[in-house]
Amino acid sequence: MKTPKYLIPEDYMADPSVHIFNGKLYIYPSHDWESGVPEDDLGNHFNMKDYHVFSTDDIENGKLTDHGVVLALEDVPWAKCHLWDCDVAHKDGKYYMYFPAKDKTHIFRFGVAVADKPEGPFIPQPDPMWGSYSIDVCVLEDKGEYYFYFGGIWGGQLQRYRNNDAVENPAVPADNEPALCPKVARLRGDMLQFDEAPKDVKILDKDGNELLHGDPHRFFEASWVHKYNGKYYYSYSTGDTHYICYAIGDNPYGPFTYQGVILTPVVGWTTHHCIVEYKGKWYLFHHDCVPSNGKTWLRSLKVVELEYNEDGTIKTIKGTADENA
Ligand code: FUB
Repeated sequence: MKTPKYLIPEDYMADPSVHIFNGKLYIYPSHDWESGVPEDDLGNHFNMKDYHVFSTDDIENGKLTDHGVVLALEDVPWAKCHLWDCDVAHKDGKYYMYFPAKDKTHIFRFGVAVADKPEGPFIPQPDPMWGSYSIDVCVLEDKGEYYFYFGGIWGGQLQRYRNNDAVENPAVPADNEPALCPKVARLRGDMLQFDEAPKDVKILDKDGNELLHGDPHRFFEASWVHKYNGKYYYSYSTGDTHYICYAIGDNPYGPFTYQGVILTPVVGWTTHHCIVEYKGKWYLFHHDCVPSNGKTWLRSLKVVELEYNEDGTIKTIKGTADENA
């Protein structure tokens, strides 16, 4: 499957998180819609209000099943708006959906909703996770533990925190200072709370120095972690420079050493992805705005095969805004 394929032509879906449960492939996207909120630098136009789940057992040729709305904003007591990128983890017969939303004071928090089946419906907990902040969750299951990665700058509010505390005068670093780091925290046994204070996920260059904020390949949002040949691949969006990049580490906490670009820019401001193996092939799920003629808040889900080089590095895929694509 070397040519990218749109997955859900009948609706706008973005920010894919994909997992294999019971041999089937499940997609947990954000659900874009035309809400009329004007475009701004804080992403207020991404005014999403519910989540659908999709599944298939043939990602290359099959039709996806849409399981309908599995969680809606109105069912989350503490949430006001902006249901952004979610992820789902499975433990002991239960499925846990983690999602960010702005609370009544417009601060992003994470909620958890629980289901008996991977396709939901997901029943939300009454309160947000203690000590949670910012956006864009990815949960990695590894050796019986679950690791919760998160964070996103600008509209994702990560710059409002240092050492997990809110700061008085939020700002991103200067270009010659280390970039803000995504965060990771192990989940508690009941999957409902962090089991530890979130730690920085360090992304280092080949000399062991942290990437600087002015580096076009530094972290912005959209964490994803997968394992390949015993190594941990941490991938992310660079936001305002529009790449999906990755770094490799030896354990879930990192540090991760920067490797390169997975996906060059797509049509639309945001780029967001996940990487999953299914039936012996690796896939990059992502989104772009070609079907909506570039409306950046109306994104469409895509999939394309992802290939590794012999040394474990990933072959760069050209996005739809890459003039050589
Ligand atoms: O969908 C809203 C936001 O746009 C996501 O949280 C970001 O990753 C970006 O894709």
